[in-house]
Amino acid sequence: MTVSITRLNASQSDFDSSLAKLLAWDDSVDHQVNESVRHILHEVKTRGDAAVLEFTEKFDRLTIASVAELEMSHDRLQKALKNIPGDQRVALEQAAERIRSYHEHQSQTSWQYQEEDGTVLGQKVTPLDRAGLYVPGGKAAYPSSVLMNAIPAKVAGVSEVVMVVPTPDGVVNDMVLAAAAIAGVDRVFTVGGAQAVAALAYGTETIPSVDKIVGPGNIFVATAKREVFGTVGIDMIAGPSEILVICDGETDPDWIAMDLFSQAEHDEQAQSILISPDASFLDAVEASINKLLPTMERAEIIEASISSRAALIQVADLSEAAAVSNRIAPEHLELSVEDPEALMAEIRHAGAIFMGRYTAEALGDYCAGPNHVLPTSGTARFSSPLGVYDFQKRSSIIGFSASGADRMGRVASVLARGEGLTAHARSAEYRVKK
Ligand code: HSO
Ligand code: ZN
Repeated sequence: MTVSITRLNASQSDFDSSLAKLLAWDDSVDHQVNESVRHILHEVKTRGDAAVLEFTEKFDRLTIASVAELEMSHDRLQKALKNIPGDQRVALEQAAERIRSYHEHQSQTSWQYQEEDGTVLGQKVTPLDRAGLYVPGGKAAYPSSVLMNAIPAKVAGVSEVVMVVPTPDGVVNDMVLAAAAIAGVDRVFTVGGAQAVAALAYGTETIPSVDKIVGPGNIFVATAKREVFGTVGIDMIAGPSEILVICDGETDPDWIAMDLFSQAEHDEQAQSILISPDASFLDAVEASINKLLPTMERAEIIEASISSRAALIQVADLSEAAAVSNRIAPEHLELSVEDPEALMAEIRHAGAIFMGRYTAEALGDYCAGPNHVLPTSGTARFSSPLGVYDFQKRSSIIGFSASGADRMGRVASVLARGEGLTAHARSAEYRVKK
């Protein structure tokens, strides 16, 4: 059995429309999901803990007497750290250390400057008071994502990180709890779905409301995050994972096939694209894909993803590869070429850029240090990886001296009278020298 993979050539006259078709994915709004999410949000907002308990019983089949029972104590988190295999603990700690030190480089500082007349202008950076971290349950429960979301929040100076994670039938993932302990998550509640998002947004008797909710989730969670945006901040609504590899044809085709699989195995809608000027290399990678696919544990997901959304694209040269990649604005971009620095100079839109043949994207997912929460579906055109700056905000600082108030008061007065706002004008004029 061979997988059929879309083959494109940038020189074809219909390349633009073929590329557009390749990039389209089904993100249609489901009205039934919207309805039920709105209901859940309303119930939790108006009835708090009681509604959280009801929905947790209904969706996760957990019958408990109070939401307090859903909180994992610090002892429980420490127990999880002891329960997991030693190599997992060491790997989580090593990853956490690297993620922390990378994100420390992102720290923003407050600044001020003084004008000649003594007027002071500046910007003050403050962390959010509380951040909420949604962690999906079941198969998609990624301990690495706990680190990637919680550590930047802590580096930013957020005082309280509150994590929610569904535990269907009461099954708790110890590696997720261990990651929470290592990342310094302050409180953990085993609540999931739209009810967890609602609890974080509005607060209940037991679960504190937060200022921003981050983290991936299923369609119910994504819809709930969209709905509560405005009451709280949110990070982004992530689409399926993507990888784009640009290769000069000199890397082992098995390496490239496996790099493509690494994102394809996330989900049937994940997208893996290889661009190369070397047509015989595209053939070689296609052969590797077919050779390696039967050896994969998640072969079914990978096959669905590769056959519906992957592509092998032939270009004239590496510059054209960069141009096509910029149009796609991929979440992950591997530059598997001899001189990645030179090619990087031509890259304008990508969530994360992986330099050279030895840099497997998978390392970025776990332990390189940079964040693995990245803009998907072309949004790298205008947005950035999750970072410390997502957990901080800025206040403007304005301090006029008497002479500054005199000088600028005259300007404000003219503009205010132009807008017909005389209270504004007179407020400024009081401080203008007679
Ligand atoms: N590649 C995913 C993150 C992840 N990979 C978590 C493995 N675990 C984000 O696109
Ligand atoms: Zn991944």
